[in-house]
Amino acid sequence: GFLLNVLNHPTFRAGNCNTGFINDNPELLNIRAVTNRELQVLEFLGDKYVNETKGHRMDYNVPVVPKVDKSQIPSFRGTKQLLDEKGPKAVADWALNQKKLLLTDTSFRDAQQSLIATRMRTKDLVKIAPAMATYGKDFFSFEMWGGATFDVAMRFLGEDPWERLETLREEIPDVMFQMLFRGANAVGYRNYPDNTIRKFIRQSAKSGIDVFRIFDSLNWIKGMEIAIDETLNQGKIAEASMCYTGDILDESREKYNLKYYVNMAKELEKRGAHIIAIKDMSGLLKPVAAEKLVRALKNEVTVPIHLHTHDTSGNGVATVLMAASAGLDIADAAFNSMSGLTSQPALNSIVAALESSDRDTGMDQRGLQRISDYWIDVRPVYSQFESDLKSTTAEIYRLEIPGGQYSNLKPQVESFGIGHRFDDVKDMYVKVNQMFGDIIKVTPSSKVVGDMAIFMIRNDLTPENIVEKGVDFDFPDSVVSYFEGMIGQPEGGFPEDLQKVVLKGREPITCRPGELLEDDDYEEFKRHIVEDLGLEGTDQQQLSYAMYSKVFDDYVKDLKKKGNFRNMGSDVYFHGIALGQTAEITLTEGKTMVITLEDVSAPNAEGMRDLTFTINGNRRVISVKDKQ
Ligand code: 3PY
Ligand code: ZN
Repeated sequence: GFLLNVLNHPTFRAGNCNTGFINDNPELLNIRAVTNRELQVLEFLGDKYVNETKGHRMDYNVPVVPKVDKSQIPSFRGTKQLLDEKGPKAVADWALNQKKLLLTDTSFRDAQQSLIATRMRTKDLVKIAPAMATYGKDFFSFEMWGGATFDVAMRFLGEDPWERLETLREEIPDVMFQMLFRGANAVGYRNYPDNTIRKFIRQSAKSGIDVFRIFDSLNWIKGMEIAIDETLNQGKIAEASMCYTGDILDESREKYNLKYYVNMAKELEKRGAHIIAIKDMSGLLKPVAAEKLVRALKNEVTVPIHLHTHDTSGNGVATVLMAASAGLDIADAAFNSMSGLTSQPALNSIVAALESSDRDTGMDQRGLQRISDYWIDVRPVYSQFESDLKSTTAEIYRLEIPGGQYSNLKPQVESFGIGHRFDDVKDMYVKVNQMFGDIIKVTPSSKVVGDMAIFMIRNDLTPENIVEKGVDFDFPDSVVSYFEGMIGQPEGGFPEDLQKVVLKGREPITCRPGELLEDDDYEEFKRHIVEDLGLEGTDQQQLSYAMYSKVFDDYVKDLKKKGNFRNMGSDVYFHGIALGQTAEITLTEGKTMVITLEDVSAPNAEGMRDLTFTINGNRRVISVKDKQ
């Protein structure tokens, strides 16, 4: 788009200008140059209107932010101070000595990752942060970073994930921050070199992460070694995870039985884990199984047990409560308005259920309710990212699909034009898992199974004909990489015939991929960032580039070209403004733009529409290409 003034207006240029024209278009004589920033905002709003919302826009309630006067609250010391002053072992011992059930809220990370495709903007997190710091002061930790948030911040929100972490750290000084770390895959989908894993953990610790929940997508402990070691080096809490799959109650399934998990927990403890997490990413841990598993672990290991589950089946709260009665130390949950379905079980309900019991959390229920109320008003702004899942499903026990993948699978299947075969894809997911030898399915191994299932449906392949017909096909990249051993070694090994068909003569590796990958060259990353992108080249920028080089480059270039809208309210950021609507937009503190969209013209022969705005009392017209 460009700015119209009297000299470049088509009517004037066509020589049709008379005084009447000027009288009818007084804004064209308004020649105070709009600032580049103002122009960026108008172009953002113009493009949003013309090419996204097309003028359709709902009204959104302004979320009520619970007022907290920090000075009125007696100063307190939370888990963060305990860790900083006494170290990770002291935190673990403290947790073991609590009678109450300790809680981690996941609203900032897994809940929003599972419910609204990770699109929650920092602005909306920061607004509720003071209430979290006060009403939430008794939490064990807040899971607020890692998983998919790193990628999505840059890719879809134009945000710097590091800035989110550091901003929230300032707002919430007393409760530990927790992140989800995918072992050798860090916050990505492939194995990274060891120096990158170490550098990432070092910087995350420096920027504010206290608890590193580390997992391997195949429960391959070797894949977690470097991450655990570096977390220990940093004096932070290494929470090593066992990803839960199958059903320990079903005696016909011998691979992932109680003994398997107890052995794994013992091994993780031996390697220095301060806490053991049961990471039930698909919500498969049934209430009775949770009781059995937690009881066994409490007998066999000496470190605290932290349970993470998803409510896909609707049994999530029951699972947490039964685990609590078996002696669970810490549970994940999400504020009620951010809970349920593929998200975590309902936090406020758990707190209420335990009141007056021997696991009473002692938390401020009124205060927690106000935080939940806040999310009620925030969620509608993100409704376009919600899945169309309306109810819980017991089918998840058969499908074994992780929360985030389950809510995302339908759109993914539709994007291949086979939406009508969604049920077949789900069934194939189960078959592929068996074909692969029954593996742990969580990012990125879950993506391998999902990609393979879609691939088989699209190409009329079946478990019966895959070895024979597969020779004629190139398999999806993720599947090839899996069978090469590049995301680790599955329990029980790879099915050899299938591996041969997929690899077509290439040799798989059996060692840790990090042993083969060359170290990332941070001198070169820095050079690129400074010289090609014109930034400082900080350690944080180097790591963002190391994780997602193309995403980072695009994010930086877009920011330069289109502007930084991080401080724009989310209703305007996602939905723009409607014709006749006025919005107050403050991108830099103290500089509020009052903007009204006055008029939108029909497209001209070139498909350009003129949008007339007033911005702080001045009329401005911009032309926007209607891409339709
Ligand atoms: C992630 O890796 O992002 C997950 O949430 C896995 O459960
Ligand atoms: Zn999860």
